[in-house]
Amino acid sequence: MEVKTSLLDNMIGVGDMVLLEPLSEDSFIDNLRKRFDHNEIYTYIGSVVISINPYRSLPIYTPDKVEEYRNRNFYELSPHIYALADEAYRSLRDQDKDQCILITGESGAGKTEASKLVMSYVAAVCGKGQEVNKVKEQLLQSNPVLEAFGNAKTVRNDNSSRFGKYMDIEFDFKGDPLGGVISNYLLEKSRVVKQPRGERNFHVFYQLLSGASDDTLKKLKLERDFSKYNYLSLDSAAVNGLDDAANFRTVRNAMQIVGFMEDEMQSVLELVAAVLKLGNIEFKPESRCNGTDESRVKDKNDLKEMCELLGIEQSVLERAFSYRTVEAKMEKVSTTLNVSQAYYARDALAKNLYSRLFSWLVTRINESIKAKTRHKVMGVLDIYGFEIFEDNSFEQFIINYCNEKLQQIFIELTLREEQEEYVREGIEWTNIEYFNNAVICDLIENNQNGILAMLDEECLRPGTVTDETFLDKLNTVCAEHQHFESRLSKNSKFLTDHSLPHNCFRIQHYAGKVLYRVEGFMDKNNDLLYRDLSQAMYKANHSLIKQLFPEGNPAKVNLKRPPTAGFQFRASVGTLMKTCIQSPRQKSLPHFHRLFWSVIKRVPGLMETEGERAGYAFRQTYEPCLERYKMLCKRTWPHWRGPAREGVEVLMTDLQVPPEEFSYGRSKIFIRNPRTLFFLEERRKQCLEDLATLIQKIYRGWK
Ligand code: AOV
Ligand code: MG
Repeated sequence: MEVKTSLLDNMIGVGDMVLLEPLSEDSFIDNLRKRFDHNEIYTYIGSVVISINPYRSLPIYTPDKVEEYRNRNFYELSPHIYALADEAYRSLRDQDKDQCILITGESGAGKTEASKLVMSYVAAVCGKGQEVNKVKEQLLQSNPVLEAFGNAKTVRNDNSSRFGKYMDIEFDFKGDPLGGVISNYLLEKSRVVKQPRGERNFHVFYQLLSGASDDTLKKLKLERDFSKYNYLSLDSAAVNGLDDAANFRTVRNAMQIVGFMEDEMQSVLELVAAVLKLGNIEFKPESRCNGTDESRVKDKNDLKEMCELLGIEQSVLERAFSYRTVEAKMEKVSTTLNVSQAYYARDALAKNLYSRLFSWLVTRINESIKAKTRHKVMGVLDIYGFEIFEDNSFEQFIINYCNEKLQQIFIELTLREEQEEYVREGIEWTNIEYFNNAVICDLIENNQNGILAMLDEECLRPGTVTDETFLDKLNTVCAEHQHFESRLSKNSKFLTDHSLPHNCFRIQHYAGKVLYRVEGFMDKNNDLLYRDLSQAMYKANHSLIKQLFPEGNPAKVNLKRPPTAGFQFRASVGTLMKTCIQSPRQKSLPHFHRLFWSVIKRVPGLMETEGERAGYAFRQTYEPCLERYKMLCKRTWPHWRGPAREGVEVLMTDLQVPPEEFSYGRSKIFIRNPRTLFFLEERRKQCLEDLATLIQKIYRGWK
C-alpha cells in the first residue's frame, strides 16, 4: 500500500511529525529536510499540514493527482494539500459542516499558492453543469484580478500579497458551489507612492504599460516607458519570470469573466492612469509678500491630462494643491500649502484613489459572485505573511499584528480542540501547557493601553504631536507596566534595552523580535486627506471617482474625523476572529478547522511544549471502523450483531493490537500511531486478495 511507503519510509522521513522518535527541534527539522530532498514538500503534524516552498514546479498538482486524493481518508496517501482540501470538502458536503481553512506562514512561504490550490481542488471535485461551472470560473478568476491590484514584488516574494483576504465559498445542500464573498484587509497603500529599494509598485501599473494596446495607452494619455513615471521604481521594474504584458491580458480576461462591463474596465484603467499622472505633478515655491512660500504646480501638462481623464475641472484641483480650507468654530479659513505640504496632499490623494479603487473592486466582484442563498460555506484565509525587514514601519507592524492574531487562533483551535475532543471522548490525557501569545496581542490591541490605542490617542491629542512624542508615550507606559505585577509586566514582550536606536521600539513576536521605526506611524495612522481634495474628486464628471469620495459631497459635510487606519484594522481583524472562532460555538455543528502552515518557522517552539507526546494520529467512529475491518476476524465476520463499539473491541483483541496503541473513546476509537492503521489496512488488503483468489478458484471449478 502506498501509505506504507509514504508515511513511514525512513529514507524520506516520516509523513506525520507525531511519529517522530525522539521528538526534538533537530529531529523535526531533519525530518523536513529529508522529505524535502525527496520532493516531499508536505508533512503533517496531526491534522495540520506544513509545506515547504519548492520554488519550482513539481508534478504533484495534475488532474491525476486530484483523482488520487479524491474521497480518500486523510492518512491513506502521502501528505498533500489536496488531502486537506478533500477532507474539508467532504465534511462540508457529507456532514453539513461549515469549513474554514487558515493558511499562515512568513512572506514567500507559499500561502497564496496554497489558497489557490485549495480552491482549484474543490472546483475540480465538486459538481459539474453549466451554471456550476460558470460560478467556479468566476470564483477562480477573481484571483488574478485581485492579485494584479493587490500584489507586488517585494524583496521576499515577486508576487507578494499586500492585502489580507478571506474568501467564503458558498455551497448548496448538494455541495455544489453557488458563489462567494471576499473580505479584504488593509491594503498596503503607501506602496502606491513609494517602494522600498528593490521592490515594485502594484503589478497593475506595469501590466497596463506593458500589455495595453497603443490605442488604449493613447486614450489613457500614457507612454509605455516605465521611466516616465515618478511612482514606478525603476531599479526593479522588470522582474525575471514575470510577463507583465501577458498578465495584463489574463487580468482583462479575468475581469470579463467575473462580470465587469467594458465601460467599468475603462473607468478602472482611467483611475490607474490618473494615479500615474498624479505622481508626475510637481510643485515649486512662490514667494509671498509676507515672506512665506506658497506651492504652485510646476508643469501643468500632467495635471491637465489627469483632470481630463477623470473629468475634473483643472482649476479646482490646482487650487486644492495650493490652499486648504480649515474649518474652525463654524468658520471656513483658507490657509496656504507650502511645497512639502502640497506633495503630502498629492501623495495622500494618490493613496486614497488607489486603495478606494481596490476596495471598490472587491465590492464589485462580490456583487457578481455572491450567491442569493447559501447552505454551507468554506472559508479560505490568505493574509500577508509575517515580515521582518531591516527597516520595519507601520505596514509591518499591522501585518505582523494580523499574523499574531492568526497564531492565536492556531493555538486556540488546534490545541484546545484536540484536548476538548479527548475530554469529550473520555480519553485519558494530561493537559499541555502551551505557549500562548495572547500577551503580545494584548500589548498591541488593548483598548486602554495597547500600542494601537496609544497611537490613536496621540493622533487626536491637541498640541504638537510627532512620531517622537508617540514613542515617548509608548516607552513611558510600557516601561511603567514593567514595574507592576501585571500580565504585561511578567511576560513583557515590549523590549526595552539600551541598544535600541533612539527612534525605534522592539517587540518580541511569536516569530521573532522585530525592530519598528516610528517615523511615519502617526501620519499613516491618521491617513489624512484634505477635504478640498475629496471635494474636488466628488465634483468629478466620472461616475466611479464620484462614488469613491462620498465624503466630498458638500451636502454631507461631516466634521467627525474618519476612524484611523489602525482602528479600522483592529476592527476588521476582530470581525475575522469572530468568523473563525466564535461562530462555531453559536452553531450546533462545530466548524471543522484546518490550519495549514506554509512554513516551519514557529513549529519547533510549538512542539517543544508538546513534550510528553500523547496525541493520537488517527480516530474513527466505531461503525465505519467495524464495517471496514470486520472481515479480519471470524467473530465479527460476516455479521456482528452487538453494538459497534463491542465489535471493534473484539476485533482489536483478536488481532492482538497492543493496548497501548489505541484508546476507546465514547464514540470513536483513537489510534496512536498510523503504523497500527497500516497494519489493519495491510491485513484487509490481504484478506480481499485471498477472497478474490478464492472466488476465481470457485469460478474455474464451475467451468
Ligand atoms: P506567500 O503568499 O506565502 O507570500 P506565495 O504563495 O506568493 O507566497 O509564493 C511565493 C512563490 O513561491 C510563488 O510565486 C511560486 O513561485 C512559489 N511557490 C509557492 N508555492 C509553491 C508550490 N507549491 N510549488 C511550486 N512553487 C511554489 V506573502 O503574500 O509575500 O506573505 O506576503
Ligand atoms: Mg501571498
